[in-house]
Amino acid sequence: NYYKNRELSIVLAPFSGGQGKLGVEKGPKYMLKHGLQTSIEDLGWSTELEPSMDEAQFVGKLKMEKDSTTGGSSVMTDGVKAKRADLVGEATKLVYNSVSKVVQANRFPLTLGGDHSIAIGTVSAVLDKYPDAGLLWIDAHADINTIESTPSGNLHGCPVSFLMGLNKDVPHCPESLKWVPGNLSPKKVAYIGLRDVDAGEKKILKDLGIAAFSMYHVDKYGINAVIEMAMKAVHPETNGEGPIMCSYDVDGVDPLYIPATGTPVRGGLTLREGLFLVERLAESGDLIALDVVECNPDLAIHDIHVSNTISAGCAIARCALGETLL
Ligand code: HAR
Ligand code: MN
Ligand code: MN
Ligand code: MN
Repeated sequence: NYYKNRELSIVLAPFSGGQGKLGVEKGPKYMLKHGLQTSIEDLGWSTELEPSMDEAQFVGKLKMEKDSTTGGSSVMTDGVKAKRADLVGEATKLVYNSVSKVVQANRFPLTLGGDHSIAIGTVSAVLDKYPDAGLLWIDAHADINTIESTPSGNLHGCPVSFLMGLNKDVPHCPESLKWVPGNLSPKKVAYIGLRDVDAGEKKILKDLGIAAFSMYHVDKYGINAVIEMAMKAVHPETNGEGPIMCSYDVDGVDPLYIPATGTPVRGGLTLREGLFLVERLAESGDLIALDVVECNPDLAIHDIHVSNTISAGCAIARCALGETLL
């Protein structure tokens, strides 16, 4: 059991530059206001807050880029397709520094996003400490576009390609992201919840033989069998046992339950399926780190959508930390 000392740091990653919709940087603040820290302490964890970056500073930079018609990296010149790569590089490095500090002190990093680009920082830091860790990516999307294949230029659709080093030989790889080690093995990743995967991403998944369980597989086999298969996929020699990090994009869950998110896709996991996944990880005792990303309270069209989204995001974190284990 990797977290028997039950010491945890809540890493705040209020960054929205990996996509175009402001508001996702408010996720951490809303989840804390919902009482997340106390409820985790009630589960027997000692907790600390670990702010990784200055939220206002990044929002200011983003607004400056939006107002500017000439400067800034959002202007795609000379074939560079990635938007705001300078900001994403800077923010993810800050997240990397914070999560590194946490894992090196043998604490459990619970990172609250922010958009999913922040996982470039979290996963890189976790892999430094646990090189054989498996990565479970819960998401409607595969987030494995390269800077060549990205249809949108939004880097929250690309973190896995950076983690695997797939942009290293690409001529326009942004300088700002060259710090990323990029040593994640495709054999160590499994997806659950996919239902909106770009053609270029499908080719990458296939070519690299990555374990990908879509909603089709969840319906066909059931969520329990799918998580067992995913755990075995990332730790084949030990029948599914070994350290696992979970990067949880809340849009993996159906927008009926989690509506306030930037790119909702219908036909997703039920809330119970979404919670079962992390309950199973808690039960395994092998969970070493968790991200909860893409809660955007500003995208709710009604107040109830804010509380549904934030309470579900908090429930994901609590269930991963053992709340529902008896
Ligand atoms: N695949 C699309 C792109 O690359 C959209 C993916 C981004 N949306 C997310 N990521 N929320 O999980 O632009
Ligand atoms: Mn060029
Ligand atoms: Mn997603
Ligand atoms: Mn995602």
